[in-house]
Amino acid sequence: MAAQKGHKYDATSIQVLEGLEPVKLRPGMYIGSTGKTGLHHLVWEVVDNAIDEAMAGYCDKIIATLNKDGSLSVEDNGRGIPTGIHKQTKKSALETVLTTLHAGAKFGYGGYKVSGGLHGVGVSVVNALSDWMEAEVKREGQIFFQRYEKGGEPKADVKATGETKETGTKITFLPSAKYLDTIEFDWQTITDHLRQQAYLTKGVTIAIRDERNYKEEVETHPRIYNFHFEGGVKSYVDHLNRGKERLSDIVYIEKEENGIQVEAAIQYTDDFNEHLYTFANNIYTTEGGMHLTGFRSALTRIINDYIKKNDLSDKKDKGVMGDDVREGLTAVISVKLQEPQFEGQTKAKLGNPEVRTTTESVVGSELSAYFEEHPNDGRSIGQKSLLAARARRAARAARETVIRKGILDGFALPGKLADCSSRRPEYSELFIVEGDSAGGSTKQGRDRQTQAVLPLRGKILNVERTRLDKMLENNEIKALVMALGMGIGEEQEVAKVRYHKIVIMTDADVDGSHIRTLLLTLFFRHFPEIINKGYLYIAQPPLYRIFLGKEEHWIYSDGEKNEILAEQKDKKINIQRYKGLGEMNPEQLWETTMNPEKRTLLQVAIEDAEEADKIFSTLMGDEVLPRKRFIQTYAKKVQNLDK
Ligand code: 0RA
Repeated sequence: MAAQKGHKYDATSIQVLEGLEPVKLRPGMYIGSTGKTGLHHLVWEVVDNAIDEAMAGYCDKIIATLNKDGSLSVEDNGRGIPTGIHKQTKKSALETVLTTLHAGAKFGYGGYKVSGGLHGVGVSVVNALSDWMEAEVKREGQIFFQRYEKGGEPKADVKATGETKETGTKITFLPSAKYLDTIEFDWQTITDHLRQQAYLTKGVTIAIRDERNYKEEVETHPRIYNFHFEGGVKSYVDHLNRGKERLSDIVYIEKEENGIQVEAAIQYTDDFNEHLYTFANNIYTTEGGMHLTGFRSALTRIINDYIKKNDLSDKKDKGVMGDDVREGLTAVISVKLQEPQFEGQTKAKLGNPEVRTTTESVVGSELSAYFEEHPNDGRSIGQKSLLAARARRAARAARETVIRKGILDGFALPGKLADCSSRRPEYSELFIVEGDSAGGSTKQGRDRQTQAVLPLRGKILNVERTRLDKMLENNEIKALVMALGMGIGEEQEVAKVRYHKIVIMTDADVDGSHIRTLLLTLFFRHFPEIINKGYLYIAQPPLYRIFLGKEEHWIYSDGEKNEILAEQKDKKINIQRYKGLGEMNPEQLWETTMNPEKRTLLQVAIEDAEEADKIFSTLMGDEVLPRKRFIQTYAKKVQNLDK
């Protein structure tokens, strides 16, 4: 444990005091946003404090409860926040922590607090943004209680309300609609986060219960989860790889060096993709950073060493590179350190340089020891990487010779593309259309200035289980890559993409949604930057045209149709169902689906990369599972986006 124990914390350590006004004036500054994410930041803040107590070794159970009245409680069995009176402030330590900005650090959290960083704003921020908060502390044989209202005003001094042999802290708060756009906690968001925290804090039990809609007549117990993972990140990797063909055991590494705790779990599967999650002080570092860099160089070095030492390669092989050892890798890396520096656009990149060398050294020595003891695993992993290296060279050759260098960069455009005349990506849209006949109508109906059309013939290749060299033999994929103009694979630059709206337009039937899924997989795996930039959309063609007497209505969902039919009982009704884009003439296609003034586009967003990754692997991988439903999850509705 990097944490320092034995430090004496008491009520006298508090020094600088600052009220909660700044938080109320600018909530977004403290919790990132006043929307759903901000609301949940409040929860993470309170949970973090309990997890800190657990990481310091004083607590092994945390219970989060979504209460019936809309408030949320987090209870731990730690030492309890001190309740003694501080000499200067004449207030209890508890009250000081809950009503003073940044009191936490001054108070002594700084001594052992290794969580925090992104959140870590202090629980007083939560109090400031709550209609009310209650604290119950069990400590020194007693139960203490204090209530705060109107964003942090104590109703009375902290007072002892009873006796107990237990210790711990329970914080309950009702977020305030005065400061937040939404105050409804999301069960899924909270369970996902707490499950992840449980993986990262091994041995601790984190329970969560939802009592909001619990009615005894209907259900026997409220929604409840108990997370407890003895294996830490090893359990996490095991969970990520469930249902997959595993090529090795899970390599588990846990070691402290230079005051930095490194915990990592590594396993290879027959998957072509990489599934890698990195954390610093329990915070998900989506932008990577020094721990990731150190891990990668150790992995490449050790696998290369093993290949050489054991003569695994053929004459033609030239060793493996970083990209090659990523294929089929599932890994979780969690580091804990005293003063993490979070950098990058979203403050989700670990900047401490010392973490790179430490992670490289720990992972390097532990992994090479593992390979010595498990030669079978060493061989499978070495061979898998060699195979990936050969495929990478083949793909490069395909790019350079088969398709000729330059072509994929947009110097040549595919014959099937009806391009727009605009050369400015900001104003250019590409409609990817299913089938040649719909392609014809789309080409005629479009605005030639700004809208390009690429018809695809039939089903495109499923790229989930295909290496790049094979992908580039496929004509539909080649045409799309050329139309996008940003390259693919090793040499790719999203800045070069030729359209800032790329619209998938498929029929509203099973085949259509399959094609859409195949395209989404292609973008998710090979053009993730297009999705991250918000360039990918799904068109919404109408399902019906309804005539009510002389009035014409375009209907986009069955719900909408039923509504209209229920309202209009007497008028003469004529319903026409559109099974495919090909059934609409060019004018209709323009009016209903392409006209920026009237259309609805769904913007594709990836809210949860881990979840999306899992869904693509299960839906598009070898296993045959339903492929239809998931799109709703990743496409959020944007009405008349252009207005
Ligand atoms: C600092 C000192 C002590 C307890 C805590 C912090 C503490 C804070 C929270 C927040 C949620 N749960 C918590 N549990 C403990 C007490 C140190 C001592 O008893 O010597």
